[in-house]
Amino acid sequence: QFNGGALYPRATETRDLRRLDGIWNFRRSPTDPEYGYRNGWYEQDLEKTGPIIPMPVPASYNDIGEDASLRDHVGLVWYDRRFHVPPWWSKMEQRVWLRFSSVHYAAQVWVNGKPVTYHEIGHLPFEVEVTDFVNYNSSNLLTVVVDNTLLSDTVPQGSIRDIFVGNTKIRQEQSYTFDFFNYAGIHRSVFLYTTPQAYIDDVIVNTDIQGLTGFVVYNVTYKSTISSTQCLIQLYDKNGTQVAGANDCAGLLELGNANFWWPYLMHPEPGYLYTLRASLLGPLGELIDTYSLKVGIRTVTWSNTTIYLNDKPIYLRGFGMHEDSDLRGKGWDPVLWVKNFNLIKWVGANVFRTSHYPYAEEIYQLADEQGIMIIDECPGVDTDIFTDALLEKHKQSLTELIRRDKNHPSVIMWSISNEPRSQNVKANAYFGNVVKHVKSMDLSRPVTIAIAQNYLIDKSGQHLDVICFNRYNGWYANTGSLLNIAAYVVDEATAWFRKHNKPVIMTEYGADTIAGLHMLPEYVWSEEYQVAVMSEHFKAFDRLRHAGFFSGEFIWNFADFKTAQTITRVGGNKKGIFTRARQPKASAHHLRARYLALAAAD
Ligand code: BDP
Repeated sequence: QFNGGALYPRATETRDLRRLDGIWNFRRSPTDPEYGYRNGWYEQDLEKTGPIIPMPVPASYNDIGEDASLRDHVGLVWYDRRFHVPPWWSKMEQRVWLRFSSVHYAAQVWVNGKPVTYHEIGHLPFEVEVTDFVNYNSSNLLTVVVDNTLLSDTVPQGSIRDIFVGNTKIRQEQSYTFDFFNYAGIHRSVFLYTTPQAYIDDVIVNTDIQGLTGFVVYNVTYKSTISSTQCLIQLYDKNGTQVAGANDCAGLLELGNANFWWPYLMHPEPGYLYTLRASLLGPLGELIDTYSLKVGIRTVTWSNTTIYLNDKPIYLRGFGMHEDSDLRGKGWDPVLWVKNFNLIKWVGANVFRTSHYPYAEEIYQLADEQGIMIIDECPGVDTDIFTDALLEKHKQSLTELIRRDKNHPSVIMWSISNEPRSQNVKANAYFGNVVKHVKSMDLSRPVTIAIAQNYLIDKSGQHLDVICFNRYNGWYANTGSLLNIAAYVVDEATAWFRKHNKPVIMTEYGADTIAGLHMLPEYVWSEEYQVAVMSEHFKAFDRLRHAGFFSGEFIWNFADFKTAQTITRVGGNKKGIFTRARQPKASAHHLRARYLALAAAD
């Protein structure tokens, strides 16, 4: 079902790995997209084709220079670098693979001038075997062309306008309806890694619990031409003690007195992970390939009012976030994300939504370890113009998302879109189709959409397991007024529940705030106003919690982030409770007091 596995690359006794991160060569294509192709930029070092600039990988390219035309570039950019492949990989008859963890939006890749792969949709990994393309005794040229163009059938969607002077087209302008900046480039690590000839392609894990017993249902798939290969499965606890094992490639491990995976602040030892080691053995029991994966034993279930984790009702306290920071844009940055997790825990949150696209895999690994839950969102944002071509690509983004993230205990829900134009009659069949597709791959997690349309006209809710809604009372609606916010929120959440009889979550609310701007009485953009808007929402949430169907609150946003330039944004979206530099506004302290009190009452 998953078009090949997407196992995170790891070095093991049978696999080697090198990162190709660092400083690459970079050149923008002229407006004519064919120019680089015609001049053979893919088959020679870019520096021989003309002026290049150094470009860090991983990072967005937009904020690296001082030139607005690089920041706002639309169309193709070229990257290249040289790399060596250790000759011993060849002697050991290893397969050599190249893996891009994310290139936004589309990428074409050449090795030594030969095309090896193409991938569309940012934020998702792709890999290709390059064994037959690499040299072992001389250096190799790796070339990537990246296209950031968003159109009506890309996920997410956008549109392009040609700008002319007289009859000459001088440039293109990209527009899109979502507000976060369309950062582009090689956003995450590039790996060169090996597997043996016969190798483990994927490991699929599901877990269940019954009383104190945990169950791990696993399926190891592999590619092998060797007859009579077998699997060896070993499950280790945190101390490295083997606690279960099996000799079948698919089966069930039973674990009495198991340590379950619990969310942060719900248990003294949150995020408990076992290690599942899957090995492929030859006919004589010799080790052919081995791969280890972290496994958290937990269940997610839901009723018409409640979401349960390990059979306990959970109330979600969290954030909408972005992968976004100064200079790096959407580039994966371990410093930023370890800090983000420290702040998430400092505030007492237990969840975030990967608004509005899949985040780097390392982020889910951190969440698994620390017991932070995730609503995992695909890149469908502001979904509009519901064509068949878009539907196919939307489904593809979910195929790739689930193929990548299916084993993470932290992932408790799939979000298939943010704020689609779900009042459109076509939205009904479209989302019915997308949900069916998700259910054909994973039945173990609820499916949701963060809906912004009014409940009376929305046509997506009936397909979902959980209703999430976004609403900006006191900001986009009734700007500057705190009056009746609590009543509006209670009424809207209740109306969603009455219409669909499903658990309801508020996935966005908030107010833009300039850190350091103080105004009393509270006034839009001031720290006082943000705190006051939150307090009104808290009143609503407390009332709703007693109503029995309300399952969570997510403030928008964790931190300030960059947007396209508009007159409604001062240096970006400022709804963060932290600044872009991750310093707290008054709202962070206010939210912390609430989330810690909620956690204590849980
Ligand atoms: C919501 C969007 C979110 C925006 C937010 C805002 O879902 O991506 O950042 O509005 O305008 O509608 O702050």
